[in-house]
Amino acid sequence: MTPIKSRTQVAIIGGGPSGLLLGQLLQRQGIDNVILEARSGDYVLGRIRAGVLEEITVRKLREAGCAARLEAEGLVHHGTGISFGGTLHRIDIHALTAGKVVTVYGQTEVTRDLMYARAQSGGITAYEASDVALHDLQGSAPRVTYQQGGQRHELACDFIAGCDGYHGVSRRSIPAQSLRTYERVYPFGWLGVLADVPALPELVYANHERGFALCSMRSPTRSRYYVQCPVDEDLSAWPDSRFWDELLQRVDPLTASRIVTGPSIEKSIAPLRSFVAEPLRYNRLFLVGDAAHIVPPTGAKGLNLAASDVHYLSEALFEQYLERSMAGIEDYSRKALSRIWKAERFSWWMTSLLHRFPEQDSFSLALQRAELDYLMSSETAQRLLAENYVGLPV
Ligand code: FAS
Ligand code: PHB
Repeated sequence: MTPIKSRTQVAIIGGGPSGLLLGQLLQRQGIDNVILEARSGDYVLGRIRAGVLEEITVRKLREAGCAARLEAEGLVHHGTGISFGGTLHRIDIHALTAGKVVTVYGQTEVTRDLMYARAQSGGITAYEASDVALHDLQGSAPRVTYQQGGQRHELACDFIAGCDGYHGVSRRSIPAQSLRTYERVYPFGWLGVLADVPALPELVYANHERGFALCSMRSPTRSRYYVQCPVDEDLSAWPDSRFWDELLQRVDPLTASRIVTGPSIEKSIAPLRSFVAEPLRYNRLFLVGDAAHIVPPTGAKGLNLAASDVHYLSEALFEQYLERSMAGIEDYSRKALSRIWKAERFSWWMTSLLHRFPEQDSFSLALQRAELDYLMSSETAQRLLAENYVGLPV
C-alpha cells in the first residue's frame, strides 16, 4: 500500500518519463518529492512511444542511477538513412558531429528503469490518483488534492512540477491570460507497428510519393515501423498484410530487400502536432515535457526535450534547496524555451522535408526534392541535420 503524505517539497504531477526522471534526480539530492500518476504503472508501461535517445538523455539517466541496462542493451548508432528517389542515402552523424551518437532504447524501457529505481529509492508514487487539482498557485504554499482508493487526499508542497503531458491538468490550471500558446496541427498521422522481426542496421527515414515511412527498432530482434496515414484513418482498415505492402512500396529497393515482415505485436495511430506553451513557470508551478510542448516525432525530439526540461528544472531546484538561490528558478523558462524552440524548428523542418502534404502543389514538391538533393550533395547541410539530430547543447 502506497504511504500517504500530507506534505512534500516538490509535488510532481504525472509519472511518465518527465515525472519519473525529475523525481529520481531530486530523490538522489535528498529533496523530498511525491509523484501523482492518474493511471496504473502497467498502463504507463504499455504505451509504445519514443525510441531514440540523445546524449543529454543518456547523461541524465546516468545521473539518476538508471543507465545500467541502457548501457548494456542500448544500440549506439553512428548514422541514419534517408531514402528517396529509389536510393538509400546515409548521414554519417558520428563523423559530422566530431564523434556524437544517438542511442536506440525504447521509452518503455526508460520508464521501466526509472520505475525500478524509484521503488528502490523509496520514492512515493501514488498510482491511479484521480481528480488531481492544483490549489493556491498564486501564493507561497501551493496544494494538490486528489482521489485515491476512494479517499480524498491533500498534499501541501513548496513547488509543483507539471509533468502530466499534453492532456494533463497542470497547464489547464494556469489562467489563460497568463499563458501564450503556439500550435500547428499536421494533416496526417503515423501508423506504427511493433514486430518481433530482425531490425535494420540503422534507422531509415523515407520520402515517397505515397507518403512518409520510417524504419526503426527497439533491439536487434524487435522492429518499429511507421507509415504516414490520414489523421482520421481507421486502424481496422490496416491488417498486417496491408501495412507491410505499403511500407515496402515507400522505401528504396535496397531497404525493402532488408526488411523482414511478421505479425504485429502492437499497432497504433499517433496524430502529429507542434505545440508550445509559454512561459513554463506560473509562480510555484513549472511545466515540463509534453505538458509544455509537443513535436511531431519525425525529429525524435519529444522524449529528449522532456529530459532537457528536467535537466534545467532539477538544477534550478538543487540551487533553491541546497544553495538557497532562486536564480535557476527565475531562469528556468527562458533557458528551457530556448532549446525547445530550436527542437520545434528541427522537428517541423524534418516533417516538412519528408512528408507528402495533401495540398502540396507541383512547386512545393519540386522544392522538397531540391531540398533533399541539396542535403545529399552538401556536407554543410548534412552537418546541420546531424547536429540537431544528436541534440543541441543544454
Ligand atoms: P507523458 O505524456 O509521457 O506522461 C504524462 C503522464 O502524466 C502520463 O503517465 C499520464 O497518465 C499522466 N497524467 C496525465 N494527466 C494527469 C493528471 N490529471 N493527473 C495525474 N497524472 C496525469 N517522442 C519521440 O521522441 N519519438 C516518438 O516516436 C514518439 N512517439 C509518440 C507517440 C505518441 C502516441 C505520443 C502521445 C507521444 C510520442 N512521443 C514520441 C513523444 C513522447 O515520447 C513524449 O515526448 C514523452 O512521453 C514525454 O514524456 P512526459 O512529458 O512524461 O509526458
Ligand atoms: C521510434 O523508434 O519510435 C522513432 C525513432 C525515430 C523517430 C521517431 C520514432 O524520429
